Amino acid sequence: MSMRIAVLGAGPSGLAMLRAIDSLRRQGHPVPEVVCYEKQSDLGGMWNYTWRTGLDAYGEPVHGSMYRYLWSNGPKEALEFADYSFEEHFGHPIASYPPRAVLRDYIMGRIERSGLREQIRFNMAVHWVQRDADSGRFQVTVRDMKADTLITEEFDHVIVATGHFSTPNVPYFEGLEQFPGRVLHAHDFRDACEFTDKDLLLVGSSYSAEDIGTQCYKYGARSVTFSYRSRPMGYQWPSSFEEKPLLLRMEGNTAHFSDGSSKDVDAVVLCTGYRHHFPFLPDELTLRTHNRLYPGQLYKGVVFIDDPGLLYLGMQDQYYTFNMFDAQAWLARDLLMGRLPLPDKAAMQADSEHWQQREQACSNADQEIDFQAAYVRDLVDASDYPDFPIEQVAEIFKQWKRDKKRDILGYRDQRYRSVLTGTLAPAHHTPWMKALDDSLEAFLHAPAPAAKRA
Ligand code: FAD
Ligand code: NA7
Repeated sequence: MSMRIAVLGAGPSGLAMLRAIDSLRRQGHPVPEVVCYEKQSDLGGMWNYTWRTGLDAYGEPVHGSMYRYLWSNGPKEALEFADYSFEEHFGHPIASYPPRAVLRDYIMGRIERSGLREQIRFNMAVHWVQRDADSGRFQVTVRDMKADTLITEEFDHVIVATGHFSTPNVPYFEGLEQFPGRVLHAHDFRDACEFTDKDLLLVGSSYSAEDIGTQCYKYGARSVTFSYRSRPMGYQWPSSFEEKPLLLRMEGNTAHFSDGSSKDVDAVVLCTGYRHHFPFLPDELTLRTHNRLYPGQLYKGVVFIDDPGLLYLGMQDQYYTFNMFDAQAWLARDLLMGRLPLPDKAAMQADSEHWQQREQACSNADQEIDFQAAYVRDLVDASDYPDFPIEQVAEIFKQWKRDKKRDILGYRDQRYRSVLTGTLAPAHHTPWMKALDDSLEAFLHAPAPAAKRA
């Protein structure tokens, strides 16, 4: 019987796995049979926008945490697939910070052009994975959401690519249950226009807080107050923004902070991050980690050391995204197919601990970026994923950090040079703060000049 691989999830990580195996097939090598299970009705993972929150039409948890008007929060030149440039996809250079629909189009284009869609079984929610005691193979049980039936199939390897920015981390703050306004987690935030003319409190001081805050300002929020647990973001915010230390309690619509100050607000958005959550895995196969650059239990950041038949993709905190998932998938492919040797357990553990120590030695963002660049370099050097200037991408990330420090509302107007094609991105036709239409059409085509008055 030929080797069978189950890929769980058709987001950028799962799709990278399909592409990695396909690239080997195109070179004329025999490849395993691949089945990708995806609970949404289309591919793209987090990059699919849904208006739904809570449960989907079939009672499964809604995966999407992305919102309307979401623009890439890093330059596209830092995430470009090494085997499929933006220019190849769009046929011409585009600006550095595309909105969500443009990035989704790019992700989907590579898959459609390779004809890999047929390997994906949509509307299939993975409910359980276990090792079968007799065959030693994995049994994967999925719910056919439309038929509402359970189906079990056997595989030699399982690739978990279900993402980790979907299950919200929701802390409790005293008095929230009496708060008269809306309380939501960032996972359920959809449309900034809901908060026009409102005073907003955002708990958290990372990407979600920063982006939801600036976006609500762009669409007319009256004020934005951030509450941080560890440290303020420290950007040069507009005058209607404030950064406060940790929220202690709500009294009515008044938020009280640990420095004794208070603020009346209309809505509270908990931008408090996400949990790695794998309800379809038994204890012995579950990765347990917080959001970090090098989760433990994984060899090369992908192989589950306690059971190397199981692999995880995309479980790291991320500077690098699409190209890192690709590099992981190419290496995962070679390890599971025996094209590269898998060391014994002690050696895998030692390697993982070495990387974790390097991660813990990082004390600022530049060092974290260099750390992740070194990790991606390690992966790319080991497989035949097209080499790309990973270290140059690290410099793009550092410049991006400086751009944000200088101008948090204007950093998306910057332009970067593709490390693949050498092309400097054109300026976008509209500054980000004034670009209210986030559609693909509006991004790709400059608005027609207003007709002259007679
Ligand atoms: P996901 O994209 O999350 O895909 C996982 C897939 O698994 C989904 O399709 C899901 O439906 C499926 N799945 C989950 N559970 C099951 C199950 N039980 N059964 C079947 N299928 C299942 N990255 C950037 O590079 N730039 C950005 O600007 C950016 N902005 C972001 C903004 C937000 C609000 C969030 C939440 C993330 C952002 N990211 C950004 C990071 C983003 O998560 C990654 O770019 C990328 O989507 C991760 O890919 P993934 O395939 O690992 O996970
Ligand atoms: P992150 O980057 O994991 O950040 C989570 C934030 O939430 C961080 O500032 C945490 O503070 C804060 N947090 C977590 N728990 C609490 C409690 N209990 N009280 C107060 N603050 C808390 O998640 P994001 O959602 O911002 O970003 C995730 C992805 O989405 C990212 O890749 C983006 O591209 C989009 P800490 O600093 O740990 O004290």
